[in-house]
Amino acid sequence: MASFSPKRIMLPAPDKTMAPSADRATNGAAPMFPEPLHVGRPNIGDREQFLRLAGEMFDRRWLSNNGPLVQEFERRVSDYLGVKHCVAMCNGTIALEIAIRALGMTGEVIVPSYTFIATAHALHWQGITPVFADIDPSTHNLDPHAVRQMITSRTTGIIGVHLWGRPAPVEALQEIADEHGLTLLFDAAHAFCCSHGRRMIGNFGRAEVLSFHATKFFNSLEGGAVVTNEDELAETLRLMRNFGFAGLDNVIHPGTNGKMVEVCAAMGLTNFDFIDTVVEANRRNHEAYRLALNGIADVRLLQYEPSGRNNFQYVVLEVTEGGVQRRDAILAALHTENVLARKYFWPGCHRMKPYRELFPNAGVLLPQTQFVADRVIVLPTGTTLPAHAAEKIAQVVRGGAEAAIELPSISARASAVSASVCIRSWWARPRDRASRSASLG
Ligand code: T4K
Repeated sequence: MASFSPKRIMLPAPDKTMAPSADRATNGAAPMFPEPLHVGRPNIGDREQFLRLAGEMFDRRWLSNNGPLVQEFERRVSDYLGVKHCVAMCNGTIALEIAIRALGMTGEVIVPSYTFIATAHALHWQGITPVFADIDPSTHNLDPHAVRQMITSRTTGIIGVHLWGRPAPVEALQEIADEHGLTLLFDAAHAFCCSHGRRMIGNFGRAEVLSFHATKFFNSLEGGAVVTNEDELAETLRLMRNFGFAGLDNVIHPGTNGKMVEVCAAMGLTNFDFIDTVVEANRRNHEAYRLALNGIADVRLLQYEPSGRNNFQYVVLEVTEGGVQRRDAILAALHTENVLARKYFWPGCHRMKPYRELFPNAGVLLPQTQFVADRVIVLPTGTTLPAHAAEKIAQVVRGGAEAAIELPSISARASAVSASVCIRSWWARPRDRASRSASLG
């Protein structure tokens, strides 16, 4: 987790174009970008509008507890997505926890390991075991075949994640859920304003969870929501986010404090009018990266589906040859030039605490997760990306990729193949809870 640090005082960098290696920061030159370029730099709409809404909030002296700004925000989100109910919350993680509990999930729930840690923690925090299923390396989303393999008599649900805003395989997951009587929930933290075909994300499974964190392309400072088309579920979610209160002095349900505050709704409403501008900036940046990265050996830019709506908020680069060493060499070159690219979601939830101790052998069943996690770099985008930054960043990527060219790509590929052979033969065996538990340690 990054923390705030005072601005470094630096001389303006000369307009480097990265051609000669002597001009690289690794060789002592000033960084290409005088100010750090972050992944997840907040997009901020009309400040006057935000200040006006905040001023009205102070005049009303109504700061929280389902105030008028939160109610208007919820209306705008549900109208935008064409979904019946939006229940706004203080952040996406609490929204996940409340949705999981409201849906009655218990025992084991199947999730990808290749996601932000909040997806797994929201289960573990409530005494539910996250069971990690592998992903499809071409989409980075859950592989339905892998999901099927992880079902046991203790499984009560599946949480699909629309990673990078690209829709999870919703139909296949729904089919599995129906077949086995499981609850299907989606973590749509990345997917606000995205669609699957003509249907907006937010309308799949029994409910979907959104995040409006500062680093998301659309933010409400902090914030999240559960959206659903089920009336009764929406009612339960509303009770649960406010301690279970149904009117004064009357608690009718267990609950917690998951409420969105008015100032966050003010930011959300302000940024609503900025969505098209942000998406267009992201789309342009993505296209600039695509053109500039074209022809660089062994790197691939993950594309968005042209058939649906996208928010283009993540620029995801995969280093296809050379494995983790090559990825890290490119990342180091970027950081030296003040491009603070990220290796989301390395190393995968199953290799983080507490899951790496709880399930020490989980990686045996997650070869594609490990393969992808070791290869991804996420690049900065958004409305604050300076003009021509994508082209300059692509040059740094090219330099980093070329510098690391002699890395052991053959052995990396060989280990991926052997892991995948191993997993296929493991899956081919008759399966029950005992065999999987034994294998997961
Ligand atoms: N499910 C999924 C799939 C998610 O991706 C997330 C959150 C959740 C659930 C949970 O939703 P929330 O409870 O967060 O609403 C960031 C975000 O904190 C997190 O919200 C997000 N996913 C995740 C993908 O990214 P970090 O650990 O990378 O955050 P951090 O603090 O390093 O910030 C990223 C960069 O943004 C930094 O380099 C600095 C910059 N930044 C950050 C903030 C907060 C700014 O420039 N200004 C700022 O105000 O997790």
